[in-house]
Amino acid sequence: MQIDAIANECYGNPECADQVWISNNALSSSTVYGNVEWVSSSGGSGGGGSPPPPAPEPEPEPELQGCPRQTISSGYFANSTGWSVWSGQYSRDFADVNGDCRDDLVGWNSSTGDIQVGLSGGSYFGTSTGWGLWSGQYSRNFADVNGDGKADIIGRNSLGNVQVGLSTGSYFANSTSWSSWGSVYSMALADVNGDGRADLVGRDSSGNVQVGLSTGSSFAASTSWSSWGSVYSMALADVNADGLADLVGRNSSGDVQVGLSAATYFRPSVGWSLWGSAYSLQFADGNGDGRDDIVGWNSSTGGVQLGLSTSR
Ligand SMILES: [Ca+2]
Ligand SMILES: [Ca+2]
Ligand SMILES: [Ca+2]
Ligand SMILES: [Ca+2]
Repeated sequence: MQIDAIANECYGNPECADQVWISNNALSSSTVYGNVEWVSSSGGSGGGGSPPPPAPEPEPEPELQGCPRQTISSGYFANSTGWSVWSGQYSRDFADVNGDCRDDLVGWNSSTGDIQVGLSGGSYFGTSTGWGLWSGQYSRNFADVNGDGKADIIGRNSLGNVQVGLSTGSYFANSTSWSSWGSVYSMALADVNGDGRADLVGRDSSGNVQVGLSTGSSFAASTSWSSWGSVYSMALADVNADGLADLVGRNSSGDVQVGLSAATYFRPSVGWSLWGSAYSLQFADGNGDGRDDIVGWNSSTGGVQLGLSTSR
């Protein structure tokens, strides 16, 4: 019955409050469901009497998380082309500071503290503009800590105070204190619990891995998530594309270990690869499927090798 559809649509919907649905047929009973008074009818087979079952929760539309992905099954890095001229006075970092899914070129001048950004135009970096000042007392990391899609600037001073300058899309706002992260722990930023906000992750000399989750306006007090022995390097990358950044590292014999994030802790590490020590390793999504891969560079040959993540 059409009336069922209307009532189902209105079930629990405050916009339908106080409405009564009446069919053309004789009334037999009425029941209040949420905000809707359901008046059943004798229409349809079997006559009236029973109100419809509560409408099931609608299936949530699959949300497009982050930037669009495309998978390239095989490939290579094309020959390099000129994208910009960049003064040697400025450092070079890459982060999407204006939220258009293209990483931009971000530089910092150590003598003036001036931050310059060259926005990516897709095939070039645009003329740089000033985005603010950043004190040399603070380190510089770039990550989206408030989940608006725009990478922010984060730094820690020698006392452990962590400052954040949120990106407005055209400059970094004045920085504010988000945490005290001591100097006992290393400091990295990655979204380990999948809420879209990058969190603080660090390890002390005995291998204890601590996480301070971002609340969107501060980093919560840190808690222990794992033990990651110091014989392994430690980096954060989402190798299985579930939106949770994982621990990855290598020891001196080339054994690559992965500790997958379970959103509240890192699972025990397992071997994922062997990668000779002639290569330095970084982690980045080389084929666009959302899984971070190993990008290795051999300093004696100049060769760049990609080890694609095959995780399902
Ligand atoms: Ca961008
Ligand atoms: Ca942001
Ligand atoms: Ca997070
Ligand atoms: Ca993951």
